[in-house]
Amino acid sequence: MITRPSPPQESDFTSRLRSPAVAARVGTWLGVCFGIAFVTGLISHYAQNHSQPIPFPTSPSWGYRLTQGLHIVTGTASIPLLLVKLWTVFPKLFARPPRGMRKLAIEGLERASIGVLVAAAIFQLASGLLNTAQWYPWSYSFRTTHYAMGWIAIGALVVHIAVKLPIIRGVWTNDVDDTTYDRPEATAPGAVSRRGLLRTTWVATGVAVIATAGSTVPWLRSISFFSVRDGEGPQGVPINKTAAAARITEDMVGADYRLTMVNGETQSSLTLDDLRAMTQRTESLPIACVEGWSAGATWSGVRLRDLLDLVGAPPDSEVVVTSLQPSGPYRATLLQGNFSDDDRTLIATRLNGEVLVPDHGYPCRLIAPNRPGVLQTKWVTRIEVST
Ligand SMILES: Nc1nc2c(c(=O)[nH]1)N[C@H]1C(S)=C(S)[C@@H](COP(=O)(O)O)O[C@H]1N2
Ligand SMILES: [Mo]
Repeated sequence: MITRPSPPQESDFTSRLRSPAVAARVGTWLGVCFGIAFVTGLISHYAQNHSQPIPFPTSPSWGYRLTQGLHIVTGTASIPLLLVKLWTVFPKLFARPPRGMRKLAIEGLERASIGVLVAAAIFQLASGLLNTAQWYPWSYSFRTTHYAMGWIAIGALVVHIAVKLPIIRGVWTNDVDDTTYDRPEATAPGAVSRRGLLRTTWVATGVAVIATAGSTVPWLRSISFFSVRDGEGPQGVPINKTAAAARITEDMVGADYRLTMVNGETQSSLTLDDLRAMTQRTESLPIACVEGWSAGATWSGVRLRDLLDLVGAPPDSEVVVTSLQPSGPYRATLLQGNFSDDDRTLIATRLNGEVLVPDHGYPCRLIAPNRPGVLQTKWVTRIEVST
């Protein structure tokens, strides 16, 4: 005789740990993390938009470093929280559909919204995690997709919170061992107490936070053994893309190198020595990579505005800064007028007191305040007024 394994039923899950008392507590913190990740994600997306009806501010210079650091930290913290949350509510997946068309329709809708939420949440955390590891095993644009999915996740989350609000409220006003909202069959003691499970969850989340925060918070670095960047790199700053990877050759940065400013018909070309002969400025500005690491540094070079003055660029000019790099999505960047006019925006030739090493952008690179690292173009050769 053949016995077919039957799928599990909701009543097969008897652990007292799989309770709304646990799920709502973990879920609340998960909701907080998703909320912060969503808002900081919008900020990061906007900062990279070409069209900015409201200009992204240049101050405080550490603003993007903070918001993107929060984005990565809350995203990482969400991973253990989501795993515990899904584990506690897992039996619901096998719940029998209710009887009656009306109930069936309502529950069907709610389940569909949870399906969307879970799928979007897993997608966001997985794609974000791979992105921080600089692994792009997909062919679509990370930013566009992560952004679109962010809206889907937050929309489904709002619906989910609205539906569950009475339970969430009830859970938080009761003791964690209260059984008011438990499924009737969830009566077997678990391997640990509910308090123990929650404590373990908070600790796991804390470890995840510390492990990633090290790539932005210097004093955490030594204990951040999981973080992708350890904050090490030549001249005290990690390297995102090396000169070799960007296919920058020695010829390109040799005696023939020129930095060319263009404003319509007006052009001005400088050698590296010309650049060094101009008034030099020094600014403390962070590099804050979208992938989560950041580092403060001291940069010296020529104010971008002084270079624009050479070709008579009017105030508030939008400017395209182009790299020697032959190809790749980050070889050029658009600077909005408030960035090109800001006194702290430099075409830097020195980093932390030394001539830039090739990997940090020798002969010169853009560094501007409160700007995603991805827009701080290295190996700059052309600066062109576009409006
Ligand atoms: N030309 C060019 N500039 C670039 C990049 C690039 O790929 N090509 N990467 C950017 C990214 S993603 C970051 S985070 C910063 C990092 O600068 P660093 O490598 O000097 O730390 O450089 C930016 N400038
Ligand atoms: Mo970056």
